[in-house]
Amino acid sequence: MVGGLGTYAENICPALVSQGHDVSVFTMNDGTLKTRETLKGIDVNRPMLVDGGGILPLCMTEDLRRWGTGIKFFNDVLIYNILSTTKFVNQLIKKEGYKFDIISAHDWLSAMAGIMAKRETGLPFVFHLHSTEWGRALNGGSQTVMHIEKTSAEVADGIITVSYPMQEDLIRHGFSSDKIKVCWNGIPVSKYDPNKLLKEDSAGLRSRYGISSEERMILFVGRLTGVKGVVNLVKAMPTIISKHPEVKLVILGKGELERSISDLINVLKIGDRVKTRFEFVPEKERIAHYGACDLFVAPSLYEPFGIIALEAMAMEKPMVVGARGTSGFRDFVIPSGPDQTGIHVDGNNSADIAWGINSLLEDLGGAKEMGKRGRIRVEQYFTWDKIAARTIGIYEDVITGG
Ligand code: NHF
Repeated sequence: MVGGLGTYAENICPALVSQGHDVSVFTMNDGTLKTRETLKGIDVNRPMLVDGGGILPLCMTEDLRRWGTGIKFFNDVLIYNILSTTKFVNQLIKKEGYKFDIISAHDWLSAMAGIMAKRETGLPFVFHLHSTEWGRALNGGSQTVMHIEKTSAEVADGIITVSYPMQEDLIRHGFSSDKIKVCWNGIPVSKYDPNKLLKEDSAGLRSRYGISSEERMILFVGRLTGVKGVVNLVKAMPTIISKHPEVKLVILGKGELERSISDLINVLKIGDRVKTRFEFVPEKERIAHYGACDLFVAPSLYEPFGIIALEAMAMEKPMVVGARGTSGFRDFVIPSGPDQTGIHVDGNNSADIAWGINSLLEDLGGAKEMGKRGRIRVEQYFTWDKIAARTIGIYEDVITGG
């Protein structure tokens, strides 16, 4: 599990199974996992990879050469796609007699398997786009990966993406608008339930970070990478602290920016107000963090959907979210009016982030109400059962050509 895509897979598969469907999953093997097992009624396949590191450079383009040591990852993805398709076609279908109705592949990571599996079997193929290369790299990125994304979208019979801003962005980049359907992500609402949280756990967590009950805890959870806007959040802190000295920010997550964040905190001399924990904590502990905080902030510069914010919203937290550019937050964080659940800011602009956080801190009663409305919204639209049912509806349309 390294992020939203894993959370999606972990939740959608059981939801599909509970609605009476059979699901076979192909996923990567880190070398320690079983190559096949049944988990929660799901047929899980993890072909064991071989190291093709020495082979790939022989036939590589300039673009891939620029990946440097990252080429090991590209190599693993390629081999995983080939092995998965081989096992799917030769073992599951030809040998074991499985009869599939549809193939789905998710992001460029499994797009090549989707293309090959469709060509081999003639089955309908839906390509799910949870993010794009140009978005993740903020308009840079690898030509090879973009080519894989585009080709997969062309070969696919249907495309599902995770938010309306993503749909617009794909169309803007020349993806066929008739093929694209939006299906949001969901939340296991009974697990993310503020009423199930023990007060001692929240209090314990706050005291771990040295946050008293009079102080306000702001929480950031996520990968510590450029697009998540976390550096701009740290830069916003002096302005926030000058108006609200009772504030402490907790940054929870891992990533390549750990060092820069620590350095910035030192330079700004705000170490007593910003607590970092560079870990990927288990889900139970993440839920306790949501429960313990007063407000949640996700100032992303690019966010196709943003499951993490939905998790915090299910835990009744008011939100400050980056909503400029391609941001799925716009689909579920309501920024004004009687249904307001949070505030939209420009994640590129520290002053705007500070403004958003300060506005919530100035009216904590109002912010609490936003949190409550957020939970209601999650229950109404974002349960995995609803998301699975919509996914199946789209798959059925693709199968019947409707
Ligand atoms: O929530 C699952 C996740 C999204 O915004 C997230 C992302 C990758 O960037 O759909 O996929």
